[in-house]
Amino acid sequence: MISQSSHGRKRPRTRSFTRRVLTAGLVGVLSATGLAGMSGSATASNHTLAEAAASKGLYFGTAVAHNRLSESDYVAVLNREFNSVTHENSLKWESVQPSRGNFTFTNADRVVNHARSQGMSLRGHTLVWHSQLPGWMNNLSAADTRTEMNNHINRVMGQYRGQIHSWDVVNEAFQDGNSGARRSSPFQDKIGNSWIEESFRTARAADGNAKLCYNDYNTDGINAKSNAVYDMVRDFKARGVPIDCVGFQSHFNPQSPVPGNYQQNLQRFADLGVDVQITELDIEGSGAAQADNYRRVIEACLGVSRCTGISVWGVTDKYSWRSGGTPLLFDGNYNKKPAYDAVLQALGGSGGGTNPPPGTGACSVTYEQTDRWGDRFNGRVTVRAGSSAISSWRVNVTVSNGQRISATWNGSPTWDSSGNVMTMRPNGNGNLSAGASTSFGFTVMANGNWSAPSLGSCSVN
Ligand code: G2I
Repeated sequence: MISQSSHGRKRPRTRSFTRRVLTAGLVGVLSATGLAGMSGSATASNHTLAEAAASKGLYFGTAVAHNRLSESDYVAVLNREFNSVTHENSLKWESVQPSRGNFTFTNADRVVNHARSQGMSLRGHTLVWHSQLPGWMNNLSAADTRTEMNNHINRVMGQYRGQIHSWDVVNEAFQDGNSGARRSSPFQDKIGNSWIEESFRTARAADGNAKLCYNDYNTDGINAKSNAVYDMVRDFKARGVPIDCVGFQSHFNPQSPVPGNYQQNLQRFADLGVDVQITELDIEGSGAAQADNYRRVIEACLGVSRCTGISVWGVTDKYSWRSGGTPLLFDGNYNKKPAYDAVLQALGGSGGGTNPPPGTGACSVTYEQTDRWGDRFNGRVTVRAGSSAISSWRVNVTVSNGQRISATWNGSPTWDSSGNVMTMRPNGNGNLSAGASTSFGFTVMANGNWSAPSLGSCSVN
């Protein structure tokens, strides 16, 4: 039973839906490790973030950018370590309704479909937010702003009804600083204070099973801004306005460190009768100091029985919104950082400390599409040596039936009899020092089939 933690803490759940979602997530994790089908009494392994978190009754998620899903290393780490996903940008208003009344879910669907195919649960980010709004929202009358706000909630939640366990219904509605006031936005300025509760009421009607969250940053400790949110949540609970959870983004850096009263703050919200979730965790820094801060965050969540899950804001430092601050758990080469080991350990997991590159072995490969024309596309495969130097490598690239590789560069290809499988070897000796990489490229004639080629694992001769 993963709705109760391994150390016997009751995790109150107001809706059975959460348990189903988490169970589905765990099944996904177990299938990936070959443990699916074992009896309920079997001990799940706890060698990944998702497994260790699940053993404590938590999900462990990450923000995902739809355009990274074609990179094999990214996907390998995502699938191995996480069992919940948040769209980094592709579910935001400007992405799904760029012009009035025209909804487009192509990019959002890529993330949803990937998550579902892996048995991962989904957080919905976000419905009503002042930022990343399309320009047309700025020029509406008060009445139209209100109509569009409700329409957007209905349409987007309706699209994914039953597939998203928690929605950030309203994001970042309060000002920074000491005022405790609400931030200026088309919603606040035109509709007035009632827009937040109206959003939550609309959301409840749109998907009665999703948990409805208010999400914000700089509300992680006890301060004027979190006090203002606290007062709003208390008021909502007192008046029966539907709200189920509060998200604490938890973007930390030296200027905004993990607050000393972080757990106390989570607890006071939980005591209002809402779940709390850590929704966008990242902590700038490196080494032991960063690891220590991550451990404090995990321990705070574990210390609050209504803290139901943790999501970090990205898989790898290289794609972080503040990559210069290297705030995540995997470095730009997908190596586990000390912060990873600290998180795994805090979750009671084991197996940190080793850093096999994704795919393990002496070398690893990633694929990117680099160009596309009306009839063909170019792909690039990057080959990277693992923790030791290598003197040669080979990798299979398989295209779909109907596709044909018409040109290659920076490598020496051979082909199988079907013509679909190309084995690429280096031009020359293929020497790569530890961690170094090289790339080769090729053109695929699509013949109407635009699927990405599949990569075999990288091997050394
Ligand atoms: O700013 C960090 C997060 C704070 N909380 C709400 C989150 O939704 C927010 O996420 C970030 C994304 O990580 C960034 O990727 O939101 C930013 C926008 O406010 C995102 O940045 C935008 C850039 O501003 C755009 O120029 C860019 O086109 O990302 C877009 C897509 O890469």
